Amino acid sequence: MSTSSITAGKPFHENDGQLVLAHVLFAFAALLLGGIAGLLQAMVRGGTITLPHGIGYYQLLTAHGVLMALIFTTYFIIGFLYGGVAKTTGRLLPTTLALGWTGFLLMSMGTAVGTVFILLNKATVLYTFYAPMKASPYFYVALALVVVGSWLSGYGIFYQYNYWRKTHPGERSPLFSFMSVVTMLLWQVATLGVAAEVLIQLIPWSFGWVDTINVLLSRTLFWYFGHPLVYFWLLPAYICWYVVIPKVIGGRIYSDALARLSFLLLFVFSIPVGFHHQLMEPGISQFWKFLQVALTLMVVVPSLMTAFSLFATFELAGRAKGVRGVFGWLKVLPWNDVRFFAPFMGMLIFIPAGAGGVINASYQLDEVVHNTLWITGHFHLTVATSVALTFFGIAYWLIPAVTNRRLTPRLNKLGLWQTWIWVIGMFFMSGSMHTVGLLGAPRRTAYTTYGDNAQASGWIPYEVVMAIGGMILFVGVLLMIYNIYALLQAPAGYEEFPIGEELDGAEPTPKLFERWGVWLGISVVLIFVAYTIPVVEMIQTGVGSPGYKTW
Ligand code: HAS
Ligand code: HEM
Ligand code: CU
Repeated sequence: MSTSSITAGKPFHENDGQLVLAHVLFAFAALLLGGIAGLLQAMVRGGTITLPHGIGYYQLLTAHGVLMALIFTTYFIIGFLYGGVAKTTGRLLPTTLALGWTGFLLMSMGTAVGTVFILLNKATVLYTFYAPMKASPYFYVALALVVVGSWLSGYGIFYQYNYWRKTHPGERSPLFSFMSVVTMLLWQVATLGVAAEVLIQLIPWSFGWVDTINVLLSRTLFWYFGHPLVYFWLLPAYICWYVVIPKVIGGRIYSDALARLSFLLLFVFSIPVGFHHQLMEPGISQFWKFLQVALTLMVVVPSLMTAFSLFATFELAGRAKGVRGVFGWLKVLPWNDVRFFAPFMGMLIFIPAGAGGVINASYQLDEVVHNTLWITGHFHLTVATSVALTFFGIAYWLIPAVTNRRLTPRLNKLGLWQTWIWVIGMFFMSGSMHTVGLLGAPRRTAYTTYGDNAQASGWIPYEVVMAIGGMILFVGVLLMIYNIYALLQAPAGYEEFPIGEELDGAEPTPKLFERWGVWLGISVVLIFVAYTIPVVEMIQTGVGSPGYKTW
C-alpha cells in the first residue's frame, strides 16, 4: 500500500487480470446464492420459518451444497491459481488464456443448466447426487460440462508451467506454480472417478437407456472423487499459508523442500481413501475399509508438517524482529492486516476442524457421528471456515492486484469485521452442529419433532442456536459481497500479489520433486492397491436398482 510498493512489482497484464477476475466474481455470486439457501435452511431447521409453498428443504440443500461446495470453491481456486501462475511464471501465453477461457465458458454453461434444473425441482439429489435418487438427465450432463471445463483450466496451468520449464532449463520452478500443478494434477486424477460415474452410470440410466444402476459402485466412484475433492479445496488455502502469508507478515518461507514434499504427500495419499466416507456401508469388506483408514491417517501427516512449518515461519519472523520468549512472536504478527488476519483465523480453526476429521476417520467413533449434524459441523469448519476465510483473505488483495487498484484502510477494516462476524457465526452454528450431532440429531433432515419424541425435543434448542449462527453468517456473506463491490470501486493504484521468499541457508530442494512420472506412478499404484479388488467385487456381486424420485 505504500508508494515504494507501487514500483516494487509489475502490474497485471489486462488479459490475465480479466481471466482471474471473471472466475473470482463468479465464485462470489455463487457464494451469495448459496448463502441465501444456507440461511433459509438454518432457519427451517431451527423451526423459525416454514418455506413458502413449492420450495422443498432438500431442494434448497441441493442448491446450497452445489453452489457452495462445488461452484464457489472451484471458480475461486481456478482464478487464484491462474493469478499466481501469471505472477510467478510471467504473462499468460495465448494458449493458456484460450484454455482458461474455454474452461470458464464450459463450466459456466454447466453451472447455469445445473442451477436451473435444481430450481425447477428436477434435481433434488443433494450435492453428492447419490443413486438411486434419480435427477433429470440434463443435471448430470451439466455436471459433466463443469468437470470437462475444469479439465481444460487444468491443462492451461500445465501448459504454462511446461513452457516455463522449457525456457528455464535446470532451474527450480517457482513454488506457487509447482503447487498449482500438484493441485490440478490431483483434480485430474480425482475427477476420473466422478466422470466415470456420470458418463458410464448416471447418464445412461437417467435417460432410460438402461433400467438399473449399481448403487454401491456409483457411491464408491463418487467417494473416490469426493475425498480428494476436499483436498482440492484445501491445497489452494495451503498455497496461501505457505507462499503468501510469509510475505504478508514480513517473514520467509521456512523450507521450500518441506512445502513441496507436503504437497506431494497430499497428492499421493488423498485419493486412495474414499472408503472413510463409506465406513457404515455394507458390501465393502472390513479389510479394505481398514486399509483405506490407515491411508487416511497417512494423509494427516502432511497437514501436521504444514502446521509445523507455519509455526516455524511465524516464530522465525518474530525472532528476526527481535522478540523473545516462547510466545513473543505472537505479538508482532500483523493482526490489523486482513490479508493476514482472515487466513490466520482459518488456520486456527483448522486445528479443531482437523481433529474432528481424525475422529470421523476412526471406525468406532464414526459409528457415533456418521450421518449426524456432527459431520455438517466438521465441514463447516474445514471448507466453510478454514478454506472460505482464506479465500476471503486472498480476495482483498487479489481483486485490487488484477484490476490495478489498492486495498484502502477502510476496506481493510471492513475485512477485519467480516472475519470476526464469520468466526462468531460459525462458532454458534458449527458448535451447536457438533454438540447436537453427538446427541444423535441427523444431518440432511428438515424440521421435525418426530411426533414430539423426548430425545428429539432435546435437539431443538441447539437447532435454534444453529439458526442464530446461520443468521450471523448470512450478515457475513452480505458484508463480503459489499466488500467485493467496494474493491471493484477502490482507487486506482498498485496492490502487491504477495509471494514469499525462502529462508536463507535452507536445504536445497531435491530434483526428484519435479519428476512427475514418479509421483503419478506412486499414486496410481496406491489407487490400484486400494480399489481394484473391492471394485471388482462390487461389479460382480452388485445388485441393480431402478431410479426413484423421492421428492
Ligand atoms: Fe473431512 C467428512 C476425515 C479434512 C471436508 N469432510 C467430510 C465431509 C466434508 C469434509 C465436506 O474419515 C462430508 C462429506 C459428506 O457430505 O458426506 N477430514 C477427515 C480427515 C481430515 C479431514 C482425517 N475434511 C477435511 C478437509 C475438508 C473436509 C480439509 C475440506 C476442506 N471427513 C473425514 C471423514 C469423513 C469426513 C472420515 C466422513 C465422515 C462420515 O461419517 O460421513 C484430515 O485431513 C484433517 C487433517 C488436519 C489436521 C490439522 C492441521 C492443522 C493446521 C493448522 C495449523 C495452525 C496454525 C496457526 C499454524 C491434523 C495445518 C496456529 C496459531 C496459534 C497461535 C495457535
Ligand atoms: C449444509 C448452513 C456456508 C457447504 C448446510 C446446512 C445448513 C447450512 C443449515 C444443512 C444441514 C443439514 O440439514 O444437513 C450454512 C450457512 C452458511 C453456510 C447459514 C453461511 C451463510 C457454507 C459454505 C460452504 C457450505 C461457505 C462451503 C464452501 C455446505 C455443504 C452442506 C451444507 C457441502 C451439505 C449439503 C448436504 O448435506 O447435501 N449448510 N452454510 N456451507 N453446507 Fe452450509
Ligand atoms: Cu474424506
